Amino acid sequence: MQTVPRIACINDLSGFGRCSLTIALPVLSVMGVQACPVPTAVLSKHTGFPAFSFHDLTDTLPQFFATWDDLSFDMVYSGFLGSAGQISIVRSFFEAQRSKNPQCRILLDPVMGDGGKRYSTYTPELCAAMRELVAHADIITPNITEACILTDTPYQGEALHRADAVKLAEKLLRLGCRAAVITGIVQENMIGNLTHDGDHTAFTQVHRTECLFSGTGDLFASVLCGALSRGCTLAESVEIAGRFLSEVTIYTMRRNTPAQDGILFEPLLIKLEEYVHETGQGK
Ligand code: PXL
Repeated sequence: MQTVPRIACINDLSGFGRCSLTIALPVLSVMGVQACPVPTAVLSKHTGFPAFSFHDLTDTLPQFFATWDDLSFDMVYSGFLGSAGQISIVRSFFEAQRSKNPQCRILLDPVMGDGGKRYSTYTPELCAAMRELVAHADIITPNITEACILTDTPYQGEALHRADAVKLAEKLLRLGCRAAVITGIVQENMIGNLTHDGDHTAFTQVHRTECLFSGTGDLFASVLCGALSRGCTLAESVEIAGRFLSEVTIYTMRRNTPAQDGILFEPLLIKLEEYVHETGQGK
């Protein structure tokens, strides 16, 4: 019998520089969730470093998923993909899981870039294909760069008025997802996330710090995923993820961690269980 929520985590494995699976697996485990990895690529370091090895695993995925035919997941969480060819494979897995479990929720972090730039392995073809995957997701968590790429909106920096962020979120929903959380919206000395599900819009903010560490988007999406699977609402999950991100960023700065090494979340992981409990969802 399945006793804890089970999540398929489709993401890359990067040996150094905290991101993707090296964030998702510990976060979900500490939140009491069984996290099952589907590696899309193996890198020696994330793509923000000047040199890294990159091994695309597209060819392994069809057989990987075929042997998961007997498994059913409570959520599918998809992040960094290795090639445009992975889009249709991942889409078929989404469909297969939905047909096995109509309650299965799909969280798509449309990882493509940051600061107005595409990550080096993200070709225009892969970005265009990502737009197609959005139509099959329940919730997406783009940063502003990714929201602009998905909606063909010119990128004008991280500072966005609430009304413009709402327009961007409405465009994202027109691509077919049910809810969008746009992350990293800067307003003066605050940074926030806009959640839009077609009926409701919410904007949550925390004080901004100047330093941006790699892996912050992955940490946000992973905590959001864990909280959702534990029964928190989308609004509660966004609040927990935003609060945790803010604490971890301040902690990472205090420890003088180099930005590329990634956000220093390990010593604070233990707090996540407490946050879920506060919403009344802890067991
Ligand atoms: O944090 C997003 C991400 C995920 N995976 C890899 C990356 C990045 C961002 O640079 O390089 C491999």
